[in-house]
Amino acid sequence: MSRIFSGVQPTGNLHLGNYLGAIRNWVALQEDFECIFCIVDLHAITQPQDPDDLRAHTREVTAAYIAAGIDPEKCIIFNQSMVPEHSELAWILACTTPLGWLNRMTQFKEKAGKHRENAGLGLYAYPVLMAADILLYRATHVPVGDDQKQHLELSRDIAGAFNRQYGVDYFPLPEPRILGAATRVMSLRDGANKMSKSDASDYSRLNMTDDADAIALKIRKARTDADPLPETPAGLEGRAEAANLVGIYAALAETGAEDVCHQFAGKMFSEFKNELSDLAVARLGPIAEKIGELKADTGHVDGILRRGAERAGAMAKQHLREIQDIIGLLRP
Ligand code: AQP
Repeated sequence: MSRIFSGVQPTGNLHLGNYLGAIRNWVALQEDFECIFCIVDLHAITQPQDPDDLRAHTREVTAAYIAAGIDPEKCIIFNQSMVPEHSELAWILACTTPLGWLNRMTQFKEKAGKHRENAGLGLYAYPVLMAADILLYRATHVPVGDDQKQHLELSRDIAGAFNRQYGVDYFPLPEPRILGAATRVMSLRDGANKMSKSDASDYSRLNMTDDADAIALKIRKARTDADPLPETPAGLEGRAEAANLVGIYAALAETGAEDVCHQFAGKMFSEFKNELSDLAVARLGPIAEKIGELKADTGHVDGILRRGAERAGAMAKQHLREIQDIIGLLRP
């Protein structure tokens, strides 16, 4: 049986990249796969978080999953820290992961920046916890945005290393599912950087909770160039910001960049941006409204997380017992 696992960190405002690169694709997968969708709060604390914000963001990400169309009856939705087996398996896997593999991870280098020596061990070990999240459920497929590809390859390597070390075929090697037309949505202010929750400028991203005015303003201010839209995507070469807006339009309209270029060829970006705003408002508006309703009912959201944690916890406990037996750890 194919099993999907994926997650989002409750580190701030969910944005269009999280939606198009991850959450929207999950909605389709729930029809054909057993799906586990996590709010990875233990990953969030690899960077300092305000406790009240962390609680609020955890509920907001849960609300966003449901508002986007993930059905908590069909899928398991829970927050990572409610199932302590994630941390236990992370330790076990850390013991079979060579340091050299972690030293290659580009996200650590980007996030630690110039102050590597002061970065936390958790930030460095983040990919091992991610491997534990996936392998704890013996997941076979992991839908993520392009930025998580390297971490997922490491999860496969860690699964293989464990299987080899203990002479078993216990963990499936999880396969990435990098889906959709917008696997890497870039910042609205700088086409060289991905759209990110932690970008200091709110103008760099469209948040899933932005209202129509905010969406229109941010798209109007989005950086572009002085040339009109080209006839084909080849004309977007070397025009990162223009290519990003065309890609966003294509993804929201569920079409390709070719179609978008064909439709707007020769038009100026000022005109295209109006169309893009209308489309973004039409797609994101109903989701934002639903997120607002769900956020106002924390009891309902917390109930979904509790039930999800019970279901995830039952599977996690059984797998961890099997893993302990493979390793030779005595258990009660
Ligand atoms: N810009 C993006 N384009 C496409 N997909 C993206 N994802 C994130 N940014 C983009 C995908 O969203 C899922 C959840 O990501 P995450 O919250 O776990 O962490 P992240 O990738 O580090 O996202 P952010 O927004 O950049 O968070 P911060 O700023 O807190 O680090 C993943 O599937 C990711 O690929």
